[in-house]
Amino acid sequence: MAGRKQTGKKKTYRAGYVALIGRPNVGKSTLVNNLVGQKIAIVSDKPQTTRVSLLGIKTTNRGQIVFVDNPGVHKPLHLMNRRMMNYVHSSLETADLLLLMIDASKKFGHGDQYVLDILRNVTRPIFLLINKVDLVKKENILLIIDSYRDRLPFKEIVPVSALKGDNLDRLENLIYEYLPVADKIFEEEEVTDQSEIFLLSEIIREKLLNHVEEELPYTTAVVIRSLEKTELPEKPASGNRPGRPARPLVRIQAEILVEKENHKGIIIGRRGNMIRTIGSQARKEMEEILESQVFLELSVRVREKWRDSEEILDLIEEQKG
Ligand SMILES: Nc1nc2c(ncn2[C@@H]2O[C@H](COP(=O)(O)OP(=O)(O)O)[C@@H](O)[C@H]2O)c(=O)[nH]1
Ligand SMILES: [Mg+2]
Repeated sequence: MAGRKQTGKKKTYRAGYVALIGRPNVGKSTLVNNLVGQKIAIVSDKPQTTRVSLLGIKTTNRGQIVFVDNPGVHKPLHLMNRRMMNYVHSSLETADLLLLMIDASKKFGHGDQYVLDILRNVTRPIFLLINKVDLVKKENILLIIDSYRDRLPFKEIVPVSALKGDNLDRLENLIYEYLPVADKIFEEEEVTDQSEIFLLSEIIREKLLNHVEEELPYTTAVVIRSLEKTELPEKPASGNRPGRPARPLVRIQAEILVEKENHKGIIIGRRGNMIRTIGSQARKEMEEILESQVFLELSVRVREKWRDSEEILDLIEEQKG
């Protein structure tokens, strides 16, 4: 094709979009992180951890797989959730291959039927991924395969453990078979489409999710208010004390949004214990990613009904980049 780079001698290089579809908490983000080999999306044991679609790009000498990690399929009750579902619906139309992921350790329920109904009229090829096989007996997996086989015309059915890495090589091989012969879509060194600021806000939310229960996982958000990269100046040696060289420093001010005044109290915790723990866990991970010292200032703000606020949701989407 005119103006397109030729990759490799033979035209066997493949590239395309592969979208993850499934109920909340089945392990979609865990799979993308494992296959890409680094943290693209935060993971938690609470549902609806992923709120926007994120790309996880895996480039090898065989091709380029662009995973689209989606929010879990659920009935949307707020504007935020409608936007989450819009991501899912748009990838049904744009991806080259769809991976329907289910949790082998959970019984089939209404939520599973809801996902199948959404996929009913899709014309793209669909794989069924039976995840968390590390939690169940072999016989159960066979039963699941039997019960799912006729629900949709799956091209492949692949039992995996996204967490332990079981069968992921086979999955990757099968994915390549269904991708079009094409040149790479992204540069080799690119692994995601999200901005650094967004990843940092998500890291705070991940630590937050580890410490909150009930409705709080659904009703909290994180917004970065400022990020400044500077340098901690060199300290010359004085007397017996050794000096230290200048080193990079990142100052971050972030805000945790909650919907109710009493939720603010819960997140701050007794004598500020909870917010201090969240902040220090987030800071440690940020320091590794940014290879800098990090000063993280966290505050909590009550913003009633932010899940239905265009302004807040736009702000979060803008931060994604
Ligand atoms: N035992 C087990 N747990 C898993 C596996 N994959 C994901 N999980 C866990 O399931 C929970 C939800 O994972 P996450 O990737 O956030 O699910 P998502 O909402 O579908 O993106 C987390 O606690 C993961 O550690 C797996 O293969 N085996
Ligand atoms: Mg997720």
